[in-house]
Amino acid sequence: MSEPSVPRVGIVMGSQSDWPKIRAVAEALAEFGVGYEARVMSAHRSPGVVQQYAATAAQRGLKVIIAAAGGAAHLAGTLAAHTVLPVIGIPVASELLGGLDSLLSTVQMPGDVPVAAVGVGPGGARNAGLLAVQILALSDPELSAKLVTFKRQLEAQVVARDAALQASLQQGTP
Ligand code: RP5
Repeated sequence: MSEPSVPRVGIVMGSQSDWPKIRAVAEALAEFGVGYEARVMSAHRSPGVVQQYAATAAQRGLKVIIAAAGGAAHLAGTLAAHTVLPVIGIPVASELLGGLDSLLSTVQMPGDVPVAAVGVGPGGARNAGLLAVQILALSDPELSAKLVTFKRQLEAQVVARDAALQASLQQGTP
């Protein structure tokens, strides 16, 4: 497996204001020891920077790009237009329309330019990180083994919670 200090995933956000809402991406990547870089750039406010970033991402060693934006969220699609790397889009909840605008802007890409969109909210951000780990794991057996362990732990947690619920129900305390 690569050094965690070597970025394999690029996290890109449309504004610094997105960072608190998508921090779970970085946390998921760190959990699996995957190196990442995080940048602020905007499809509308700094389009030249976005184009340059996407066009050079693969040659710099990135394997996956995760893009988060809200409102008229064109960042993931614009990045996808300029790279052959897989792009995962995170629709960030907007104040005015609650994220439906972001979701539709991210997910409704034209044919030939895919963006893998995750859900709005903290679960979506975490899933973006985990999906990136799964993509990397296709060519990284150590990462793949970590994912298997992760899935087993998830199941064990739910089984334990179910057992606790059954025990409390049997004692007559719903
Ligand atoms: C989008 O506009 C950003 O991704 C952010 O979600 C939203 C608001 O940006 P700021 O006005 O807070 O910079 O481009």
